[in-house]
Amino acid sequence: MSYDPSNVFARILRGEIPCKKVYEDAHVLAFHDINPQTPTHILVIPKGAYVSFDDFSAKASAEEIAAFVRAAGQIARDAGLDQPGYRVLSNMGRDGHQEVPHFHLHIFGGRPLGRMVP
Ligand code: DGP
Repeated sequence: MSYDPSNVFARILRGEIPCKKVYEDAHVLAFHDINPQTPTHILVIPKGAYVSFDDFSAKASAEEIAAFVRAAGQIARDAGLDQPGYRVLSNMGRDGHQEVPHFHLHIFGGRPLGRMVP
């Protein structure tokens, strides 16, 4: 699947639509989900044009991957989620029910999340 630059997260990265930003650096942007599923629900996205986790894991540089993972952990800590805990998740492709075709990580927290059910 080729990258569609009209997707909503690409538009957020270009500043065409607003977001509630929580973090930004050279490689990463994070903001609150527009439809939060938990009291804290943050989306972490790379600034590079990657369609999905599959695309990012295959094509991103080691620097981009390291920056992304480091930032995600820091964002969760800064949100006060490391104690008592949180969940990270990335939906991938049709069966993963990915709606926005720009790779993103969900960070869910702020309440007990219960057992993970596929
Ligand atoms: P998914 O692709 O299914 O992993 O989830 C996409 C998420 O993106 C979904 O939880 C809602 C969120 N979302 C969609 N459009 C916007 C938007 O314009 N702004 C923000 N902040 N979140 C959005």
